[in-house]
Amino acid sequence: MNLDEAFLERLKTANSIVFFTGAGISAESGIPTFRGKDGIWNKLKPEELANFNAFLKNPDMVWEWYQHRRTIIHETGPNPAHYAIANFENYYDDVSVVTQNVDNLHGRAGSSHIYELHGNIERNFCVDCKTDYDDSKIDLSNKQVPKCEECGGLIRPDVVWFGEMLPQLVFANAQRKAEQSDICFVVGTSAVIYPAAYIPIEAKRHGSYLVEINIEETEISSYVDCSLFGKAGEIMPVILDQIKQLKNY
Ligand code: BJW
Ligand code: ZN
Repeated sequence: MNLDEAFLERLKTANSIVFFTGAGISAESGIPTFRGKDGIWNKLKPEELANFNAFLKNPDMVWEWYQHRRTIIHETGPNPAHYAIANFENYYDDVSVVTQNVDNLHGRAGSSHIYELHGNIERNFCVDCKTDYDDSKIDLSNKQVPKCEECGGLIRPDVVWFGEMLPQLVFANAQRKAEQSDICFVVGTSAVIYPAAYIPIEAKRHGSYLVEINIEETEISSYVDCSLFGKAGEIMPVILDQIKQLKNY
């Protein structure tokens, strides 16, 4: 793979790197994406599952969908793309991962600075009294939504559904990192969900060099400085090798 000169120059001189990641980075770990030809939402409509009213109307159905995804996530692990990103910390002072994913695979791969914009499937809380229930307290074999031990309320995953606010401090800090970045990699996301999709836009507006890694064109392809089309698990390790050569390690 030939990387263009401007990108190589940035890789040489950059201090601060941001990765903005989406479901596509975990596809090679066997976790289905939301949209696109293999997306789960070709079969299941997002509005029926990823919003609070849907949960109140049919809690067991929504819970079962999350249990299904939890099981896949438990049984798999990070892939070469997650590991390559974690490895960037050996070559740059300031590396941040801003992810829309709830699967914690960046954490399991060893990345240190992760901003989870849409929450984390390993955490849950009671919709009434807000008591936290982490994954260790959730029985994966139970398809029915569990009830709170304190008040009997429904327990929901600690993720951000449509119409809900993103965690404000996490988003503000992620935005600051994007604005300060020298390179922003946009990896495996369709970049259609807002406000998350403002992250790369803000990065570029503040002078960051935008590099997209995706198997196909997306909403942001015409806006980025460089598009690398292919699987994240194949492309990210190649970029890391280039960095090793550039830095003579
Ligand atoms: C590969 C690959 C391989 C495959 N290698 N690549 C403008 C401003 C602000 C808000 C809005 C706005 N316009 C509309 C809104 C509202 C709404 C929104 O964005 N709607 C859109 C339909 C337009 N946004 C919201 O509701 C947000 N909240 C909000 O705005 O609050 C403010 C507010 C509150 C109250 C009142 C009024 C305003 C919240 C959005 C929450 C999204 N939540 C979900 C579910 C999370 C929990 C869960 O996981 O179950 O987040 S939806 C889903 O989409 C999930 C994802 O994080 C998110 C993004 O998807 P992603 O990651 O991009 O996945 P895909 O499948 O779309 O793409 C995969 C890509 O990978 C593809 O491109 C493939 O090609 C690629 N790929 N294999 C590399 N191997
Ligand atoms: Zn409760």
